[in-house]
Amino acid sequence: MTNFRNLIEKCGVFIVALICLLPAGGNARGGNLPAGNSSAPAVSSNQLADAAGQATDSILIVQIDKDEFIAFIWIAPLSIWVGKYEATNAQYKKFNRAHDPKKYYEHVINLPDQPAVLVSWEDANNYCGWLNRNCRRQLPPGCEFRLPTEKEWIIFALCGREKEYPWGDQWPPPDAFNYKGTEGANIIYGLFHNEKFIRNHRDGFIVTAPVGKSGANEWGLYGVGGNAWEWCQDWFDETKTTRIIKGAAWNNSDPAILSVSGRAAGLPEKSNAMIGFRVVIAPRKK
Ligand SMILES: [Ca+2]
Repeated sequence: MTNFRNLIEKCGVFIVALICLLPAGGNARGGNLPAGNSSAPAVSSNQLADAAGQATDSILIVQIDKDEFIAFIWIAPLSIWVGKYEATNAQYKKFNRAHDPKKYYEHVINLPDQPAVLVSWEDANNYCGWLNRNCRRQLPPGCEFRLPTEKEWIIFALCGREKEYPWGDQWPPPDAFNYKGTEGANIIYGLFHNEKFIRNHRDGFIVTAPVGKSGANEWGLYGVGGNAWEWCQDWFDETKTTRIIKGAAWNNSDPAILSVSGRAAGLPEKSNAMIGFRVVIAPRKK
């Protein structure tokens, strides 16, 4: 697995996004993928049945500064609160005032309501730690802010029913979900020049969309599919080299990557313009 790390290190941040996308279940397209534990944890039929119809629309608002709030939705099947949106640049900037992703080539990605990208797993985890210190009085008793596990992510992506993609089973994705659609067909995306785009899909956003503009699911969570990849708590590989990311991003068009089981790996200290995160509030581990 040391070679895996060396490979990723040599490839650099942007190449990581290109080659380290590791769909689960061995149905990778594009092949030549590094070895690793590529099986997503199974979610049983019983868990799905338990989940069906039990989510509520209860919302918890956490104030992180005088002018900045995070909205969480109570997800009853998980008994946790899940961020209604991906964490934004404005929110993350309250923790790290130097945060400024600027542009991806000529495309702006640093607007306050765009998802916080160019944030490593370590940065995202530290942000959760900062929330735990800064906003602890607003937490429900015995709870903490943290990143979701992959299993939690899958459950709040499926919303209590079996489906291939975060929006359902049909292809292409609805235009409400931000992936690489025809809006990017003639755009030079730097390294993504000549890459595929999704035909018959036009979400209107060449890079990241404001978090409230990328597809809501049945439980009212936005951007679970698309916009930015989301860091999960879990290690991707048994040697604890990389962390799992879920949900795909604005530059993705491959159905296997966009599926709920699609997953990828990122070195925890690295960041790029495609990976963001979502915070959950869950019972503190004993
Ligand atoms: Ca798009």
